Amino acid sequence: MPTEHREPAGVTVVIPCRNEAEALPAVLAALPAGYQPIVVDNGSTDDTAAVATGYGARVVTEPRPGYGAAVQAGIAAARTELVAVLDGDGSMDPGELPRLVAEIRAGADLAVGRRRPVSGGIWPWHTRLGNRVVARRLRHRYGLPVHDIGAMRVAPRRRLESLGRLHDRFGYPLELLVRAAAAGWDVREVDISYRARAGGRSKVSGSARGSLRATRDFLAVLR
Ligand SMILES: Nc1nc2c(ncn2[C@@H]2O[C@H](COP(=O)(O)OP(=O)(O)OP(=O)(O)O)[C@@H](O)[C@H]2O)c(=O)[nH]1
Ligand SMILES: [Mg+2]
Repeated sequence: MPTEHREPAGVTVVIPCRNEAEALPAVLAALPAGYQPIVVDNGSTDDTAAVATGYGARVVTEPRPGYGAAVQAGIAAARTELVAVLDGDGSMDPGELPRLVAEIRAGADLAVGRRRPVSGGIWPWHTRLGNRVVARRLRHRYGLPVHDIGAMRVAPRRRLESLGRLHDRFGYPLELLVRAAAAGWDVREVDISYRARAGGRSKVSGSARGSLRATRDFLAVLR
């Protein structure tokens, strides 16, 4: 697309956050030089927004609840050629983003991380099993080369926008992959390290309620 050449080069890092004031400082401090953070605050009742501003991030507020709503608000606010998305809980290392960006520069349309736990006991077995089942479906039914649901990802901003509105809650990462497959995108998976969250509380895998919600959203996309 010729318009891509006129956009500011660089990478915007969208960080969806609900109550991540404890974990966010280390995430922002670990961003590679030149990567510009947008923290999307979505219903936080802690100091997430103030902490983000204090560490130099731009803050976007999204009133609609949900992970997907937050991510899409961040993408809409980004102006750079590339957009990365990662969690604000310290479980992923922003220092690994350049390896995903390199895949895009080498021609991929979407680069996703395959989470590799750095030690035992980080990833509850039920979440891991669920992810494995979902990833198998993505490989077999959609022909995607993935073993995880792409929780950390990089893509050209225009590509993401071309897909239109996607799922507002936890179905977002999966719907993105399914739509990318349908559109014939070159999707590549890269190993990334996965750690325990650095502080704060889990919204998904750490509780039965969160896991059930995520499963419901996953099934809605993979129906
Ligand atoms: N903006 C926004 N962010 C959310 C919402 N729910 C979760 N998040 C963020 O999405 C990311 C992933 O959520 P987590 O709670 O870490 O989910 P998880 O990785 O399954 O759970 P952990 O085991 O605790 O890491 C975090 O950065 C959350 O703050 C939401 O409704 N809105
Ligand atoms: Mg997490």
